[in-house]
Amino acid sequence: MRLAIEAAEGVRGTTSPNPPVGAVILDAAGELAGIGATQPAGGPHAEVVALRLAGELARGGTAVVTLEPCNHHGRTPPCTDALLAAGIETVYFAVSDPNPVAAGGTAMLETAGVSVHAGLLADDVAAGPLRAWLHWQRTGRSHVTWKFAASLDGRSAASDGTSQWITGPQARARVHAGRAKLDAIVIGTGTVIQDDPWLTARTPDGNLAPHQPLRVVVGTRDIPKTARVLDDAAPTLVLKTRDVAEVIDAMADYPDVLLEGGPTLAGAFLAVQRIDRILAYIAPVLLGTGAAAVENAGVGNIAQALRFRREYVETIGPDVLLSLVPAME
Ligand code: AOF
Ligand code: ZN
Repeated sequence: MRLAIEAAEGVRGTTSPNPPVGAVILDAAGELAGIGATQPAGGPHAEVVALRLAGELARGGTAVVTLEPCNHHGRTPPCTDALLAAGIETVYFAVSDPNPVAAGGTAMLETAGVSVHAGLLADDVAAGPLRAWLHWQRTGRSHVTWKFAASLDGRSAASDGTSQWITGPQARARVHAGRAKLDAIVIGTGTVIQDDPWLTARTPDGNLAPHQPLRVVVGTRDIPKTARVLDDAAPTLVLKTRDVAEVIDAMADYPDVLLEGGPTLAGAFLAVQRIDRILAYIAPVLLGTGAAAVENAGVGNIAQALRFRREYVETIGPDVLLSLVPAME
C-alpha cells in the first residue's frame, strides 16, 4: 500500500476530476508484478495500468489499491471486471469509493469469489493523495489550503513592502514542487500588483513543470496587462470580485486549490470558514513592522479567535512548516 500511495502521489494534480489513485499487483507468490496510477481523465484507471504491466503474472495474485475498485461504466469500463478477467484472487484497498455511481466494487468482487480487505492504511490515504478529492466528493466544494510564509512575528513583508525572501531556499523549493500537484492557485490582485509572481510550477532546474495548475486572480483592483500571471505559461482566470462564495463557485471543478495570499484575501476566506488546511512556513526572522500574513479575518475578541489543530510540524532548512486544520474537525 505504501508503494500504491507513492504512485498516487506521483499523479496528483493530473487526474481531475478523477481521483489520483495508485495500484500495485502482486503475483501468486507475493512478488511485485505491476504498479500503476490513474491516467488523465478519460484514460485508464490505476488498476488497469498495473494489470497491463503484470500481464499473466496477475493470475492468482493480489491487487493493492488506494481506492475501492470502481464498479461502473464511466469514461472507462469497471475495474472490477478488469481484476476478475486478470484472475486476481485477493484485493486490499484503503478507502471506500464515496462516489455513488462508482461504488459497489466490494460486493461485486466478493460475489465473484474474491477475498476483499478494506481499510488498509486508510488514514494515510485519506490525509494524503485522496484528501482533496474526498473533501470535494463529500461537500461539492474545492479543498482549500491556505499557504503563507511569515516571520516569527507573523509578518509577510517588511514595512516598505519588500517580502523576498523571508523563508529559506529549501522552503521555496518545496512550494514550487508542490504547485505541480494542484488543480488551481488563487491570489489577490494586491499580490499581483505588489509582487508580480508567475505562479507557475517549476522543476528544481527552473523549467516549467509538465502540469500547470489554473491561476486564479481575485479582487476588484485592475492588474497591469503585462502582469506575469497573464503570460501563456499556464491558464489564468481573473475574477473581479471580493465575494468568497463567488470564487468558490468559480472553482467548483477544481478539487485541490491553494490560496497563496495576500492578507486580505486570506482574511476573507478565514472569516467565512472556507479554509480547510493551513500550511504555515515560519522563518526565524523578526521584522518588527510590516504587513501581517492575514488581515480582517472577522475576529473582534479572543472568544472569536479562529483555532486550529496541529496535523504535523516539520523543519525545512532554517524554517518550520506547520500543517493545521480547523479545530472543530
Ligand atoms: C478506480 N481506480 O484509478 C480511479 C477511480 O469516468 P471514469 O470511468 O474515469 O470514472 C471516474 C470515477 O471512478 C471516479 O469518480 C471515482 O469514483 C472512480 N475513480 N476508480 O477504481 C482509479 N481513478
Ligand atoms: Zn476503476
